[in-house]
Amino acid sequence: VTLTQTSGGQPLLKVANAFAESEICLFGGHVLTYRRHGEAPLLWLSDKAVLDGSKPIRGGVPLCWPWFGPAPARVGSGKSAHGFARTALWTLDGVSDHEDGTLVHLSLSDSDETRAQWDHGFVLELDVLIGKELSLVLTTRNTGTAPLVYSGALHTYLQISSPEAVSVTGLGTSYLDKLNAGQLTEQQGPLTVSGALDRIYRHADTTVVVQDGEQRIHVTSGNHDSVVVWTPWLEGASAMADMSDDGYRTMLCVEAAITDEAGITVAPGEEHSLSTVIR
Ligand code: TA6
Repeated sequence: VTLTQTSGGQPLLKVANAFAESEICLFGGHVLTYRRHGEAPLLWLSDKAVLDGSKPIRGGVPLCWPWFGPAPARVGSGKSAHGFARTALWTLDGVSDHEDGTLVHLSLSDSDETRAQWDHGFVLELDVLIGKELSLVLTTRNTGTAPLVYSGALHTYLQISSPEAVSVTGLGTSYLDKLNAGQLTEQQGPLTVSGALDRIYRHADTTVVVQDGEQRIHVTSGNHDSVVVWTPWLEGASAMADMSDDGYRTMLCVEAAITDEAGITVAPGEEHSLSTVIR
């Protein structure tokens, strides 16, 4: 384990063990890369990702928290999309070696800065296990005196060989189509990728399987209410300064998410964990 810096000067933890190697940036509490020895990278990281702390990082596993997408009415207007956890500087609390891998523990607590966006006392903890699989547990602890309501996502960018090679199973038979005013839409069979997608699957299996040619990626979610699948396709990619025009061809986001308007309520002193395991 070494602590170094990104090209943009942000603290970066590099982990290499018997199973895999991974890089975790303290800006955003952001897992940038993960690769099992002898295998292809599991996560996609944009070659134009901005790593200087001036904006969210494109790729890896951005932490959307304490809301998913545009700020909901309960939070108020003028707040950043996907919350502030992905643009905050996290604290590295510890790194420990275990039989099944290296456990990295990061945290983020409320401050004047976070209270300006969201007036709650909290400790947000991220446990990342770098082993033969990649596991992330994001725990929201309410340290205040009033209930807090949150939503969010582990916005995982998977590395794929090409959209044409991919089919995704386990998503269920309907989704909310964010590219069509959130309309509830039926789906028959596996998802194939031939254009922009921005979908919320409310009845997906716990484990969604991304078949990519010969390779099979499993994404297992925990304590979520939906699985989000997103790709910007060419139009979306060319509109993003931090993604190459052809970047969309090698990524697909499959996200363990809490997207329901009502969010998750955490009582004072209580906690709630959203998790994902990718293998
Ligand atoms: O998870 C899908 C989504 O919410 C899309 O609507 C799309 O905007 C994407 O996330 C990326 O958001 P970002 O703020 O990182 O550009």
